[in-house]
Amino acid sequence: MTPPIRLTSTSLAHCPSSLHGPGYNPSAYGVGMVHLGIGAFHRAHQAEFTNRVLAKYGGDWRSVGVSLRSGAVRDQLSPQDGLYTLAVKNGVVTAYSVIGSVADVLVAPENPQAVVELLSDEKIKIVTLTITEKGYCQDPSTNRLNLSHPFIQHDLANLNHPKSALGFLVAALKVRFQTHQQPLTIISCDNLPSNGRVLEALLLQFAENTDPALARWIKDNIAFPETMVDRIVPATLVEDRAEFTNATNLIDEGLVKGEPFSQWLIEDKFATPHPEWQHVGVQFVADVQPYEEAKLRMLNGSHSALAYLGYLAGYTFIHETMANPDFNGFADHLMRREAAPSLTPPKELDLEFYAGELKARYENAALQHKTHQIAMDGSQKLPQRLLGIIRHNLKNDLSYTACCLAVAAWMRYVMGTDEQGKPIDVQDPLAEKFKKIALQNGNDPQKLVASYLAVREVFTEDMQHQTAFREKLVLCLGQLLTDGSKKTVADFMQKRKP
Ligand code: NAI
Ligand code: CS2
Repeated sequence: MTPPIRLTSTSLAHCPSSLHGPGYNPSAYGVGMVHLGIGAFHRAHQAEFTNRVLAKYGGDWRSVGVSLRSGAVRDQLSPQDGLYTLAVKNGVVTAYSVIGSVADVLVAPENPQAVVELLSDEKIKIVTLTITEKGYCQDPSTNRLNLSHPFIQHDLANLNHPKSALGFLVAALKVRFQTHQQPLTIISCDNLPSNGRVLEALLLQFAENTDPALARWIKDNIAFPETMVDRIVPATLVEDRAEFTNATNLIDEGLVKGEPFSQWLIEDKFATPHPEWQHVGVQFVADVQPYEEAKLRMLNGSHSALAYLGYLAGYTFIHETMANPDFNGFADHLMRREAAPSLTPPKELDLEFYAGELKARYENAALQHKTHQIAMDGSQKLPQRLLGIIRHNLKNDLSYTACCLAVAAWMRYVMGTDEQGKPIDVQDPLAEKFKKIALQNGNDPQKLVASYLAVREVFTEDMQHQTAFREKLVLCLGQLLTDGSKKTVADFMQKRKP
C-alpha cells in the first residue's frame, strides 16, 4: 500500500468509496457567513447542515471560521483547502463524509483587523457563534456584561483591535453602521438559556458604552434568533484520526466526530436571507425557549451529573459510566423524576420518550466522550443545567435529591483531588477560587458547602440561604467524601422511592 497522503481537494478526487465527498465543488461557491469559535461542535453541526444545503441547492453560503484563541484549527484545515471529515459513529460502524462548507479560517489574535474587516463586509449576512458559555463575558449575578472582565475592559478601550467575541462584533457593527448599513443575523449556538436574548442584551450594553447611536442601530437592524443545538460531539482523539487513516489511506488533521443524532432549532427571526436550512432538517420555530430548557435540563443536566459522579468513580468515558447499572438508573431518575417535572414542554415533546432516547445516546460506546470534557467549566454550566431544576422543585415541593447529589459531586470534583488522592485538572475560570476553598476547609462538608454556596458567580443569594437545600448538600458531599461516588450512587438507588 502507498503511504497515506493528506486530505485536500486533489486527493479527495481519488478518495476511496468509504469516504463520501461533499457532493459539490466547494470552490464554486462564495462566502456569506462567519463563524466565531471554530471548535469541534461547529464543524460537526452548523457546518454540516450548511454542507447539506450546498450539496442540494448551492449558493454563496460557505463560511469563514474565526479562532479567537489559538491557530490550531487553521493549521489543521488550511493545508486541506478547508476540507475536513465528519466521522459519524453509530456504535457499530463509522460513516465518513467530507465537509466543504468552511472556506477559510482566520486566527483573531494574529490579525484582529482582518477579522473586523471580514465581519463588516457587505457579503456577510450571518454570523454564528460557539464560543463556550464563558466566552459571553456575562456577570452571572446580574446577567449583565462583566465590565471587570479583562478582555471587555481591553476592548472598550481599544475597539480597533479587540480580543473578545463581543468586541469583534461591536467593532464590525460600528463599521457596518458607518458605511453600508446592511443588516446582519447573529446566531448564538452555545448551550446557554435564551442564547439569542442574552447575546443581544450583552452586545447592546457593550455598544451603549461605545456609542448610543450605534446601539440604537443594532437594536433596529440586527436579528438575534434563539437556538437549541444538539449533537454530542466529543473532542477528537488521536485514535479517531488513526482509524480514519486506516480506513481511507488519507490523513485528516481536522477530523471531527459525532453521534448520528443532530438537531437544530432556530427561532424564525432573521434580518437577512439565510441558507435553506429548513429544507435539510433544521427546524424553524416561533418559540425555542421550551425546547431549549428541556434540552438543558434533561440532557445537559444528566450529562453533567454523570460527568462529575462518573469521573470521581474512576470512569474515563460516559458510556462506561452508563454501563454501571446504578449510574444508569441514577441518570434515568434525574431525568424522569426531577428534570421532567420541572418543565413545561411543548405538546409534541414526550419527556418519557426523550429520556429513553438520551440514555441510548449516552450508551454509544463508539463516541468515547470523556467525563473530564463535560466536567469542564462547571461554574458556567451548573445554573442552567441543575440549579434551575432545584429551584423549581424546591418551590413546588417536588423531589430534587439526585440534582443535589450532582451538585455535591461538582463540589467534590472542583476540590481538585480525586478519590485516590491524585490531582484533578479542573478546567474552569474559577478553578483557583475553588481550590482555595478546598484548602481552607479540609474535608468538613458543612464548611465546604457553606463556602461553595457563597460563590455568587454560581449560586444566587436565595439558594445560598435555602436551609433544606444546604442540609441536603452537606449530607451528599459528606457521603461522597467518606464513601466515594460508586457507593453513594448505589445507596441513592437503593433508598430512593420507587
Ligand atoms: P471546542 O473546545 O472544540 O471549541 C471551543 C471553541 O470556543 C474554540 O474555538 C475556542 O477557541 C473557543 N473559546 C473557548 N473559550 C473562549 C472564550 N473565552 N472566548 C471566545 N472563544 C472561546 O468545543 P466545542 O465542542 O466546539 O464546543 C463549544 C461550545 O459549543 C460548547 O461550549 C457548547 O456551548 C456548544 N455545544 C457543544 C456541543 C458538543 O457536544 N461539543 C453540543 C452542543 C453545543
Ligand atoms: C456536554 C454538551 O460538554 C458538555 O457540557 O454536556 O456539550 C453536550 O454534548 C451537548 O450539549 C449535546 O448536544
